[in-house]
Amino acid sequence: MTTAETSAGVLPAMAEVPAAELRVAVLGVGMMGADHVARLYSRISGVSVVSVSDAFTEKAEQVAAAVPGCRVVGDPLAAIADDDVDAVLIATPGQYHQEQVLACIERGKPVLCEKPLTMDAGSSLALVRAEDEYAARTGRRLVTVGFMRRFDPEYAELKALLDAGGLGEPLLVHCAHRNAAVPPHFTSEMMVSDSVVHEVDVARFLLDEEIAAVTVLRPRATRHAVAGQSDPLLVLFETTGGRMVDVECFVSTGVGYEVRTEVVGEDGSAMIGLDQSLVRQAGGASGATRSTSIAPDFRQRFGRAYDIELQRWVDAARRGEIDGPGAWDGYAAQAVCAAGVDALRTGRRTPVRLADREEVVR
Ligand code: ISE
Repeated sequence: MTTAETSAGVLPAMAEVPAAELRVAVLGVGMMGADHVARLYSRISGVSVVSVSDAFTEKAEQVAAAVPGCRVVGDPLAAIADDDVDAVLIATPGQYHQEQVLACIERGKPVLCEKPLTMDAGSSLALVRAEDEYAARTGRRLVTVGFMRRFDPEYAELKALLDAGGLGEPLLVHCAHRNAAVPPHFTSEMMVSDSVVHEVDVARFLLDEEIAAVTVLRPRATRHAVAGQSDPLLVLFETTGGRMVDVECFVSTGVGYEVRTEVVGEDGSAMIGLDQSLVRQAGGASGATRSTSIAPDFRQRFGRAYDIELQRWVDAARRGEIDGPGAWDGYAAQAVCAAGVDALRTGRRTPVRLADREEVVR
């Protein structure tokens, strides 16, 4: 691999695009990473998972054992550096992302990083800049952030409708984001940074503009809330174009995984997320009923989105491109979530401090 000096250090010039299968290392094989490994192996074409790495070696060995030719590498940075690895999928805990994504950029390797891109807006912006320097030299971008909802067929249809002007000017977006339950360590801050972050990306994606301010309200808490936490929350985004997006985030409903988004425009409205699969009608002692099922968690609700996301990531990486939300989207989401956490703590409307995109990304 050829290298060249840049202000960011020694970076490879144009990493070769593999003619054959994309050889991928998966870092972090907890619930999400293990799911990605199984999906890459069984459903995605043009790719092979050649290594996995995880702080829990036993778990890594168990995941690797199910994929022929996959080995366990103890040090994630060694897995990234490996000459037999063309691209990297990062599903480690968020505090490791900054170092690992930067190592991918330094090696010229395409990377799909699960959210968050990093733990704060400043370090995410540093990655935007590092990738930007790489792109200025090579003409290629490397970083994709795992906001999978953009690949969900329903969200894609809603976006196409908006882009075609089917609702006229969009004015309002109403969102509901409900989880049946969360682990006991899940705080109200995490509801903003871990859950509402998806609506941050959805709002930016659908409306094609940035979020300028965030307000968070704490309605009466459910008795099922983790002790001391505010659940549900109501979050309001104001966009740079004066549109408003409200989000109900409720993470201990005891029901299922419910994600709905409705866009209200000048010429009509459209909603997705009604979970309209099989509708069953039945008789009974207390009268006839009509019922359908609700996905238990995000892996079922967004299973198709993950398939499409991974296939498009693999296809793009083999062409030397990226195809999906990039480093800037990861950074913008972090900046909005930081404002959201401040708004939660202070109870005040909080402006989002975002760098000037034109100055940062050329
Ligand atoms: C989780 O991290 C996710 O990304 C899910 O989509 C979200 O619904 C959940 O609240 C988060 O904890």
